[in-house]
Amino acid sequence: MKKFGVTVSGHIMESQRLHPEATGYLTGLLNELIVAAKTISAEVNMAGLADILGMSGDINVQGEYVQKLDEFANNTIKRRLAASGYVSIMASEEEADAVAVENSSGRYTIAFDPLDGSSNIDVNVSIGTIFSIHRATNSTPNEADLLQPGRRQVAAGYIIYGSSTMMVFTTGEGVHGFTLDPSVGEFYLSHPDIKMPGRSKYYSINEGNRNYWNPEVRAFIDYLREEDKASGRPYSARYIGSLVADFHRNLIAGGIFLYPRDSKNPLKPSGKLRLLYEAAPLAFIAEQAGGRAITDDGRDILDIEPESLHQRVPLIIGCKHDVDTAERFFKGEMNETS
Ligand code: P6P
Repeated sequence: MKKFGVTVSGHIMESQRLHPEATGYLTGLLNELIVAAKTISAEVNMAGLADILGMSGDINVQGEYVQKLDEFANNTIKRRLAASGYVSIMASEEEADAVAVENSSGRYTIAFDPLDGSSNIDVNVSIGTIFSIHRATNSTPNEADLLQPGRRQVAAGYIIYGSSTMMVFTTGEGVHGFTLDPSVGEFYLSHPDIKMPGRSKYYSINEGNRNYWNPEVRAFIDYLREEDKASGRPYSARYIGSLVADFHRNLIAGGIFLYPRDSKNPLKPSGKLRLLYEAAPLAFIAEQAGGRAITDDGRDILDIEPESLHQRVPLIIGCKHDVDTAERFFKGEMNETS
């Protein structure tokens, strides 16, 4: 029976009901994130009108100019979750160090990118919030609880602020998408049980970096661009330059996204994207939707043991068939002619 008007909170409560052992802490944590998402969405949608556009003048730990909306999104999430009592320690792209929550009964940790793709704010391109939730070993804040492999995630998701605001997340039982109705301030179930198509239509990579890629990456991209009707090639190129937007399109329509390591920036030998709050949460979502996520030397993203909060990794993520093919190129098992 098609359910009408299932709200995201109703969906989460139903999911909790199916787990008698559940304490309600994860439900509470997710509901705090939902309130933060609505708050950030309202601000992002007003950005063009308010004087919030432009730089705040600060520079973050990544050495990037912090846009005012970045700060707003970071503070909104950080303050709500710190006050919620559900979280013992947090990591944010906008915070150099972990944020411990003292005197918390927190049973979870969270790592988040408050507003990924923020360089696109002023040109009105979709941007997003990404989050990753793990169990804490106990309520005492412990940075090691943030450095768990992605396979142990309890929940992961993103909010995309685009033509509409959508929240997409998994708690390990499939991937579900909810669309915000701003007139009532509710997220309604719009994309139940999302599954990635078996094969991609699109490939997403910054071709401007081609001369800096490893040869195996070049060979794989050349393979995708060859004509072979039987395998649906050439794929179409789609690259927005906003990870959440590129990932969301590929999740829904079928695609493979690549941000491999490149020799362009010696300070970022492992690529540009971060493990804890970009690659790992999206990898969890991808696998739950039937896709896959690896590095450009064939390691599964979800099996990587993190070493630091802002650790970067190469990310190849999307339809399993295409990620498997990419892996064979990276391992030298294929070349353009095979
Ligand atoms: P490039 C945005 O700044 C971001 O972190 C991701 O959202 C996006 O996928 C990537 O960088 C784009 O990087 O080097 O292609 O501009």
